[in-house]
Amino acid sequence: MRTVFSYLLPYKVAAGVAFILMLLELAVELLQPLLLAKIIDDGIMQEDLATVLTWGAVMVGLSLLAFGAGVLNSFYAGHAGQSTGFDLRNAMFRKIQRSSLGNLQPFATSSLMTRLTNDVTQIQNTIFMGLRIMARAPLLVVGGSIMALVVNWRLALFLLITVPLLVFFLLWVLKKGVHIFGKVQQNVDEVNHVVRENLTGLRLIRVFVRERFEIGRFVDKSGTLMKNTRSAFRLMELTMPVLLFLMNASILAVLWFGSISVQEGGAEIGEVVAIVNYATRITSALGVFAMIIMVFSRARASALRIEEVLLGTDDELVGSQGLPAEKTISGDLAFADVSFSYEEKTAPVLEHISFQAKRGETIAVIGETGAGKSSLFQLIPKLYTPTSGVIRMDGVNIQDTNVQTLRKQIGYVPQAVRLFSGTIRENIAWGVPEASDAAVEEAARTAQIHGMIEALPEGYATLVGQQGVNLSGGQKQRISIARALLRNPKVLLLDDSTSALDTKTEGRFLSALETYSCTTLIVTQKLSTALRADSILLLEHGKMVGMGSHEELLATSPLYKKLYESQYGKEA
Ligand code: DGT
Ligand code: MG
Repeated sequence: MRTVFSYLLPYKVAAGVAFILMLLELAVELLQPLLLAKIIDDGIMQEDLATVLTWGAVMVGLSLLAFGAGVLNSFYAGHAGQSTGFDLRNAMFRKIQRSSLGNLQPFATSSLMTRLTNDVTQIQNTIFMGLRIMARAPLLVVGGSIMALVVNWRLALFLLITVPLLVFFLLWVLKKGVHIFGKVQQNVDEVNHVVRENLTGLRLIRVFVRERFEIGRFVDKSGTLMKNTRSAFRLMELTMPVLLFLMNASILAVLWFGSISVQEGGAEIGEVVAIVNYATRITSALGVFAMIIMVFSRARASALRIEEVLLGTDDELVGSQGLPAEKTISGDLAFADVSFSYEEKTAPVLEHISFQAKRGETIAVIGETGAGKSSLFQLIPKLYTPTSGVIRMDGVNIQDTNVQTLRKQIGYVPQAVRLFSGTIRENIAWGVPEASDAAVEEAARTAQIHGMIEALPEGYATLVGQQGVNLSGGQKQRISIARALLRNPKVLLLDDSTSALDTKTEGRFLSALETYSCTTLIVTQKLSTALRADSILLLEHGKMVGMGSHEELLATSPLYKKLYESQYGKEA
């Protein structure tokens, strides 16, 4: 809560003004019954029309003043709430951008989306309501009770017994409400998660005829959300009858003993009316409590979730200032006894990996599926941190280097290709927006995609993604390669990036790549590709089981021999 509400501090002036305006409204509201008593006792009872008119005019004037204050209060409260929400959203988004992936691992994508939108909205509403009405309700309860005491303390005693009882009751409801609304927010998360997974997998769902299952899954989650929301509202509804019963009982008591006191001369009629008036105002203020509880419970749950993101993530740019931002690397890469697991206390996916790739060398990484090839690649641009061991670039531990300097010089083509909405040119120049057309074309030529792009009616200006052309897997793969090459990387990581290319195109690409003087690591399933590399690294179950030239591996590694025979036949 603290951290989230500290984001309100920059808007403390607006919040303060809104609060003062709210106090003005409150003062008017507390004065009204007093004025009413005066009009009755000094005006109506004495049959003095002038007094009635004078105090009546004062009441109208004060009401107008309160109305104006209310309008201005809305304005300032809205400003404070919206601005705080804006800042919170941005802060969270920035955190997510800068946090290391390891730290984001516990958050589901859908949950982060709910936190960025729904949870922030809750906070915004709470600040607005807080400054508009929420703070007024408790003040009105306290102020109303005090004023009633001032008017006639004997009659006001009935209120003094009931009001604290009700406050305790409402606090109890509040505690329960926080718990239930926490669950509701979590249910919203789950619904979002199902929707997200469904929408991104529509094609697969159709092909596997899983629509019914998906609908069932959605209805299930959506039903839980409804059930929990309903019980939250039931709890809120429970408060009203209890509240009305106790308050009306005390109003009856005030009227009963009030009429006796008036007859005995211990109280004036106007006083009785004023106290009843205070009691009704206190009742409606306590009624607002039910809403306060709801808003506050939701806000608390949301604030905790926002804080998890704000405080639970790290900033990978901090503490890694080793290399200055503009330093170029030459591409000498070395792994020294590197082990890695994605989460603490889970089995390592890489164990004791040691190898060297000198600048300009090409190393083929082979191994069966799940061997840890992609994981190995992700360690190099520091997407994850090794659990033990050291990765060196130009002899410097990459943990001590500036992460952005490092990444700017790495060309990474991930296994799962990802294009962004925009033109083909924008997609290729995604890492270097200022690149010249000639450079973009050159990269596309090397990636063996230039001809295909030229053949499109709009060439490089063709839109891709949902509104544009649909590209084949191999075409996307090559655009993704061109994107990595355009950066002129010192280290190029190709994660199974030629899997969708036919042998001839792949051969042309690998030959064209030789003009680039970068250290290249290439994951491949095809030995024909691996054979073109300077050396081959063989992974099995996260362990390095061999490294060397084709001949060396053939002589030393039974696994490699088996692989070779399976692809080239025994006679080879
Ligand atoms: P591939 O692409 O099918 O040929 O397989 P590799 O060799 O690229 O395998 P890799 O590195 O993706 O996965 C190695 C192990 O790590 C495997 O047991 C799955 C696990 N793993 C991969 N990515 C993640 C991740 O993001 N989180 C967790 N917890 N485990 C992961
Ligand atoms: Mg992989």
